[in-house]
Amino acid sequence: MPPCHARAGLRVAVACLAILLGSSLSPAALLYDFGNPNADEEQMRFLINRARANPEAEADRFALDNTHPDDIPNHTYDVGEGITLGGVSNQRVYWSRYQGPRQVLAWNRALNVAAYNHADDMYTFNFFDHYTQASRHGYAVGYAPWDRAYAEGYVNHSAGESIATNNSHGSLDAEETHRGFFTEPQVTGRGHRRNLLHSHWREIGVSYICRAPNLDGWTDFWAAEFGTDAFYYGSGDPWPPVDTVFVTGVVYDDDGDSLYEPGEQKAGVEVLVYEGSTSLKYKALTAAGGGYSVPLLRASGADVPQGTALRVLMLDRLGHRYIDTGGVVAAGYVMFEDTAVENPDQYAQRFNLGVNGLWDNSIALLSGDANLDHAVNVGDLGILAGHWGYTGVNWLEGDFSGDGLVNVGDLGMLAGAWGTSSPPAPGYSIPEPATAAMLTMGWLTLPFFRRCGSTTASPRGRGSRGARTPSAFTGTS
Ligand SMILES: [Ca+2]
Ligand SMILES: [Ca+2]
Ligand SMILES: [Ca+2]
Ligand SMILES: [Ca+2]
Repeated sequence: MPPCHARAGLRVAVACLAILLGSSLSPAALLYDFGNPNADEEQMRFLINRARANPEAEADRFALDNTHPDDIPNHTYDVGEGITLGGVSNQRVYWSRYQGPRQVLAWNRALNVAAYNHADDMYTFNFFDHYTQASRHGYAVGYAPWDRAYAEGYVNHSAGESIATNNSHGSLDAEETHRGFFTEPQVTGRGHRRNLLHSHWREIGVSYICRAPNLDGWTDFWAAEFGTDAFYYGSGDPWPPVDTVFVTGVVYDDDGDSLYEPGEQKAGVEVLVYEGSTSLKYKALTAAGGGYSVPLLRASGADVPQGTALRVLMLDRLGHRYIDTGGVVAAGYVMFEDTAVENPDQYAQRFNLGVNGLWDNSIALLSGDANLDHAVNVGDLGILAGHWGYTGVNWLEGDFSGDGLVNVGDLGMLAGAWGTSSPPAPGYSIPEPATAAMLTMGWLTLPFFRRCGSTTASPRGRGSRGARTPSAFTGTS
């Protein structure tokens, strides 16, 4: 582009600014803190969410074989391998509660902190237990997973935990650990499988630490914390439920196997979520492992309702690429699966919306193209002018430099690109709201679990040295 176009563009820009200053705008999105999970931890969440998307397919992937006579026809309920429920006359009723999709789990800061602190305490003080035995993070002896989550600010109505350790430095990767949790032939009742599949979980925190051998030689520790605070337990419940759900996922440059793996993550990508042309209250930057969570809250703080179509933009300013995608907020039912009641209560709620960003779908990001129509022109100038002088704003408001401020630097970038264009985006469009996906139909009395909820899945002791000894725990039984 000849330099004279840039100068002409700049003059036009200045002229338009005088006209357009003072245009209305929506408040800037706030940065949402969900923690900073690394690539190993992101892989663990990815695999858990893969299992949750289709539990029976995960069972088949791991070649589980349900040998119970109620598995009729054979291999219909392989997800039920090794698990039966006393008091249920027909085990198929119970197993079917673990079939069908369950909502994707969103990153949560408090659960991530609780997971790290517990892994760190187990390593530092040389124990392997769901209950705190010693802590340098302020946890009292005897603290359970829900106590630690609560201490970090997660006012849970239900929480659970899975932990694993070994003594072979760096060899307990996410894939192996997930496989162990899901299959675990050595653990009666398959508590870890049930733990990661519970339909009522909504959020997760994961920590993986890998260090020099501790006093007894243990090196790698995994802690996965599951939680929800979406339930209301009648008039006696002193803690009101929090109904916030999230759009969540991972941005990654896949090698072609459709699986997220360490090394594929895209960190530091801005994730902006829009309802029509209006930004939600929060935005996110993808974490070290490429993951993100953004609460589905309008700028007013109101919940984004079921059926809402959302646009999700993932911007890499430095790499000049972006992904334009989205999804529709769905709702359905969750339950507490592990009950002998034939017809347990179901609990209606909106679900987290899973939106991954596949880098193969990214397209060129033109400097100055505020409205992302692949041309830099007067439309973008009007947007920039309308936000002139504002702070805490983003690309779509005219902050092209990434400093959160719309000023002469952004105007210069726009002017410098004046008149340029790029090929249109691939044919993504916001999907129409569809029939909400339903979770497995089930029937159960809603149990109530809080910080002091009872447990029946007792913590398991450390296994023999050298063996991988994942252990399950859940407060939901
Ligand atoms: Ca079978
Ligand atoms: Ca891959
Ligand atoms: Ca444009
Ligand atoms: Ca700027």
